[in-house]
Amino acid sequence: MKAKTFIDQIEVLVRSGKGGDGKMSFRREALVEFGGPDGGDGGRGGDVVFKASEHVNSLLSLYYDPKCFAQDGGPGQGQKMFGKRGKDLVVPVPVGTEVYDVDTGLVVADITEPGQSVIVAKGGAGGFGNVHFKSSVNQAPTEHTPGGAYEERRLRLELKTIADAGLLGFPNAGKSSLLSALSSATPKIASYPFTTLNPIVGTIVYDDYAKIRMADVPGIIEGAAKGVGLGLDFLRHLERSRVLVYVVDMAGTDNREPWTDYKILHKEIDEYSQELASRPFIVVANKMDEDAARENLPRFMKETGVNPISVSCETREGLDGFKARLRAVVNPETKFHHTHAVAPDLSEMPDTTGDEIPAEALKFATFLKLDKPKAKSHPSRGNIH
Ligand SMILES: Nc1nc2c(ncn2[C@@H]2O[C@H](COP(=O)(O)OP(=O)(O)OP(=O)(O)O)[C@@H](O)[C@H]2O)c(=O)[nH]1
Ligand SMILES: [Mg+2]
Repeated sequence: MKAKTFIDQIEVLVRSGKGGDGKMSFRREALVEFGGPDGGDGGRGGDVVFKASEHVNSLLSLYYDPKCFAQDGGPGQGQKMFGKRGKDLVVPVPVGTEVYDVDTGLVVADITEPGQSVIVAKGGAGGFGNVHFKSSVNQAPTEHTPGGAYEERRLRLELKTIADAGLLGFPNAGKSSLLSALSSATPKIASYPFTTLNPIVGTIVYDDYAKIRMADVPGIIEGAAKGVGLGLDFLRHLERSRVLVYVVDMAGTDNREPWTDYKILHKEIDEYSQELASRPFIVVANKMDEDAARENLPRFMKETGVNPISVSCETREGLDGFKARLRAVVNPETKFHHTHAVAPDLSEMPDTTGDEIPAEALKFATFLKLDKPKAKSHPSRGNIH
């Protein structure tokens, strides 16, 4: 059997650490006249924490180790020594993981930001040692409390890839070809169906450093909503996409009819989720380098009423048009800094004498970061005040 390399749904058992018990003890020492209670508190149990990491892209490690147990807190000791705090168990999960409680079915967490961490099982509190109960009326308490119980839950984790746009199409339509032509992702491309078995995300970068993340998922075929082919399970990975990109093989390779393909795709998505079907979408006619594609295009437009963006991943024709259209729909943030919407008119700049710079002239000095506070001096840098 081929080893699994990608897991996007898994059930795990999480258990936090139990709190350490408080200690009951008295100081007894030769030549020490007044002893008294000296039992320390127990340590707190460790938490189980899910932390979003950009370096993991699947729930695979949890597949091999689905039990997440944090460490128990240590018991309190004599001589007022407190128990050791149980270590937290930090489990790295991919960005885009949704966590559900299996028993209640409720959402526990939706992990969408890199670095975001969520405590899914809280460690038990440490118990109190008898030193805690000493008072003016009870100088020798024997009371001490046990540590707090651990928390145990069964959780279901679902990975939903986070991307701005999601590619949808029949096997061999050229979804992976489109992703690899526009981003530096390297999905496998081949002329047999279901080349892509797991979702792959690529980033399209524009000239002004605006970025759009696009997800390539396995192809869908008629009946997919009922589980035919790879089914629609992986469509979960498109649920967070703002825009759907339908990729149609306009050349109708293998005697397919592009207009029928498009209608089937729409129907399958409709059956999967009305909400997903109602999102903004772009239709791409691929393989336009082939004669058959150019012949099919007018009929496609007539049958479906859609005017697709014609591209060829092979010759790269039309890709810029697609990129521009995608940008208009997704509207990504630009990383380009406009310090001045309009360039300043330098003829207005007042003359300077050389002794001092007039405040009026300073506004032209855009290279000076005037509003940035000066770094504080620090004794370690050798500044002596
Ligand atoms: N002529 C021509 N062939 C193309 C074009 N784009 C993709 N192909 C070919 O179409 C075949 C399928 O391409 P893929 O990108 O693997 O298709 P896919 O939609 O990702 O397929 P699955 O992963 O199986 O769903 C490959 O043999 C590509 O070389 C194109 O613009 N023109
Ligand atoms: Mg593919």
